[in-house]
Amino acid sequence: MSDLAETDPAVADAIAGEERRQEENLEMIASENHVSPAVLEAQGSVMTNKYAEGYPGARYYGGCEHVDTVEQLAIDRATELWSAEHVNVQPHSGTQANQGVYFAVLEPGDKILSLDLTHGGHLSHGHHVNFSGQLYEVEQYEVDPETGYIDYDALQEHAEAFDPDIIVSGSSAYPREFDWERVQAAAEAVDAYHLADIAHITGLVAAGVHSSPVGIADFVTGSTHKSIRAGRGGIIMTTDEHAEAVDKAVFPGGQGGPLMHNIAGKAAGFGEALEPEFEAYAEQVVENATVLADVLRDRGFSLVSGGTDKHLLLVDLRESHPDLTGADAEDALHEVGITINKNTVPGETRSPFVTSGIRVGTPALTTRGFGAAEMERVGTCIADVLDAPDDDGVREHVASEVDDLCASFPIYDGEWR
Ligand code: DSN
Repeated sequence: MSDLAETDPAVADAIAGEERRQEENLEMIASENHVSPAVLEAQGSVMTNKYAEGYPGARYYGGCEHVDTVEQLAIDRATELWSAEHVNVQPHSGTQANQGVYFAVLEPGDKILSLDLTHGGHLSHGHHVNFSGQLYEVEQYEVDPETGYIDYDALQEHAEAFDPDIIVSGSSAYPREFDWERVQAAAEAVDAYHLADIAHITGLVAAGVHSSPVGIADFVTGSTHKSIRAGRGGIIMTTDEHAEAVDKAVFPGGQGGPLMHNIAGKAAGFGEALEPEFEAYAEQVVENATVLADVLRDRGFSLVSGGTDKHLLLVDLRESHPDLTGADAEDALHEVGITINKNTVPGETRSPFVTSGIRVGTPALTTRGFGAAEMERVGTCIADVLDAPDDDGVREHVASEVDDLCASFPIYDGEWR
C-alpha cells in the first residue's frame, strides 16, 4: 500500500479513481493526453520542494544546482524541438505564457486583434471575462461563415482599420492549419507584433506534421502537456531580441517561484519527443482525426470547415441534430465511457454551458495505441449514440465496445506506481 493510501485514503482513493477513469474511458478531449510514467515520476519528484526564483545560473536562492540542470535540459530540448532562438519554460500554463508575452510588449489599454472564442479562439486571447480582455482593448476576427476557414483578407482589412499593437494567431478549437505567413503579413502592414499560440499543436509542430510559426511570428506560446505529452504547463519561444523582456515579464513580472517538478516533467517529455518514434505518433494523431472526420461526415454530421488538418474536429450539431445540444451530447457520450467536451461553434446562439457543438480530439487515444481501425469503431460508437441518445440497446452495445477497446489498449497498466 502506498503512503498516501495509508495516511490519507480520501485523497488516495480520488487519485486511484481518476486513474481508473482514464483506463476505462475513451479520452477524447482535444487538449488532453496521457503522459508517460517517466513524466509522471518527474512531476511527482522532490523538485516540488524547491524554490528557484530566477533562471538557471542566476537564482535568488541557494541550493539550485539540480533545478538549474533540469531547467537547462528543458530549455535545450525545447530549443532543439522547435528550433527557437530563446525559450522560457517557466509559465505555469498556456494562459500564463500568453500573459508573459502581453506583459513583455504591451501597456494596459493597448490593442489586441485575435480570433473570437466561438470561432475557435481562447479566453486568454482577449475575452472579456479574462484579464486579457480587461487590461487591453480587444477586437476579434472570425472564420468565414460559408467555409469555416479563417478569412485572411478580412483579417488584414480588420487590422488596417483597428491598428492593433499585437495580432494573436492560433486557437483552441479551429480544425484547420493556420497560415502564419498571412497573419505575419497583416501584422507587418500595421507595425504590430505577432503572437502565435500553438497550445494545442505543440507536438504536431515539433514533429513537423503541422507548419511552424517559429521564425515567422515574434512570439510563439504553447502548452506542454497537450499534443507534446510532457509535464504540465506552458512555454514561450521568441527571438533573442525579445528574450530579456519575456524573461522579466514571466519572472518577476507575472509569476513567483517556478514549478520545478513540472519543469522536470517538461524536460522528460521533451526528451521523449526528440526520439524518432514521436514523429510517427504525431502523424498517427492527424491520421486518426482524419479517419474520425470521414466516419462522422459519412454518418451525416456537419463538421466546421468540413474536416480537419490536425488533431481535432468541431462537430456542428445544428443541421443534423437540431434538438441535440452540445451539453446533451457530452452527457450521452459520458454515459457510455466516451469523454468529449461541448463546444460553441461559429454563429453560436446557445450559451457556453449548452452550446450547439462538440469538440473531439485524438492525441490521447493515439497515445493508447489506437490506429485507423480503432478510430473507425470509435467514430461509429459516437455516431450511434448521438443518433439515439436515449436508446438503451445502443448505449449497452457502445459501452461494451468501449470496454473492449480500453481493455485491448491499456494506458499505464499499474506501471507508474
Ligand atoms: N483548456 C484548454 C482546451 O481545452 O483547449 C485550453 O486552455
